[in-house]
Amino acid sequence: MDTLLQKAGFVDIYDKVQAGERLTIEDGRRLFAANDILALGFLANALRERKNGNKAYFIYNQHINYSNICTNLCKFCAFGKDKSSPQAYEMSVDQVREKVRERLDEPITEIHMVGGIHPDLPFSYYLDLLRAIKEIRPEVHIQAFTCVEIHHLAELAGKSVGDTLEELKAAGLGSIPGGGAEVFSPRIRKLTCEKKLSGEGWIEVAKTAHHHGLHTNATLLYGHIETIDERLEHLDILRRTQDETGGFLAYIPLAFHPKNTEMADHARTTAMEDLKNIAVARLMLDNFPHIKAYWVMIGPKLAQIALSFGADDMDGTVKEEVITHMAGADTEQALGHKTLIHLIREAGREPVERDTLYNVLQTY
Ligand code: V47
Repeated sequence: MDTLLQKAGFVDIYDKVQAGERLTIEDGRRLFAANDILALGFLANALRERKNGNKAYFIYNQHINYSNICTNLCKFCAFGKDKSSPQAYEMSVDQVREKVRERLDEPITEIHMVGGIHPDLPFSYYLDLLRAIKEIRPEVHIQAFTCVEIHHLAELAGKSVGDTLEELKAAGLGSIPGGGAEVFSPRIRKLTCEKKLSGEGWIEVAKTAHHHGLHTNATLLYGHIETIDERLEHLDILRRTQDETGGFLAYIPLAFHPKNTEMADHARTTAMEDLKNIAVARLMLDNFPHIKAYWVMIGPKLAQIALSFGADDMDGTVKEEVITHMAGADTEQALGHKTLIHLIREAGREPVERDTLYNVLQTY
């Protein structure tokens, strides 16, 4: 171990990790610059095991994307479509009901539901969606609407974000997924998603949700035009927000998929880049309980390896992923829970089925 860390020049960082000391942005730069992926993994794994032992979590979940109609039309996104596009769709509340009914025989504990920023669906539609799901599956946890959508819903409702969240909660909202964060840097937002809610706006919504007792996740969309410093600044903002509220559950680095986007000339991220983003996140986000290796984006095999590079969660069965697949993902659109358990076991970890809030449902 000593030689590994000495060769990589990481002894001081290891000492900090062992002492529970916070890493600096400069430490983060050194970690991202490292090509010794084993040394980086060793550091991240030390913290991962301190926080989560040998457990690797997964969830039985279903994704529902109620509409892809979006007024933001971000350059990195292949999912969002203008209302006039032949590929645009929106589900009626009855169609969403049908989606939920189709899987009633499966032990799904979470429904993950996001869509675009729709120009004219009323606030009542979103409340009806939540109520309809709860009517059919009262026990399910609904993790829905990114911070960007919540901000839009507050505008539709003509209410504060806090009051809007209270209404959504009363209708069945359980927590908020981590999408829409992209890269907080104003430079990146201007170049890739100018119309989208700002990074500050995203953080404000997340903080408000935390103050209203709703947990949220956080993401970073990496592997396009962002610099290492912009990634680290993003992580630092999340870390400081978590210090304040403690409301984030998990961080999920999202690997950019260029196909069918306006940024299609970019290469796909490599395994090296994917593992680095997981490992550095684990080390920098010392106050985040969980780091997810989202198998949809990086593939089940790399997600399995990521369980030794800082990640402690593989997300879930997913069932019908659309957003990444529109952008050229070649992974499955769903994985069986048996496959997830097998991947986790073969990684030498203990498979733990969790609910959205990381309560243990079953260990294998
Ligand atoms: O908000 C859009 C990103 C997000 C692309 O909270 C893209 O547990 C890659 O946030 N290539 C949606 N990414 C997915 C998401 C998510 C997924 C799984 C779990 C959780 C969670 C959150 O996907 C969007 C956007 O940031 N995205 N286009 C693309 N071409």
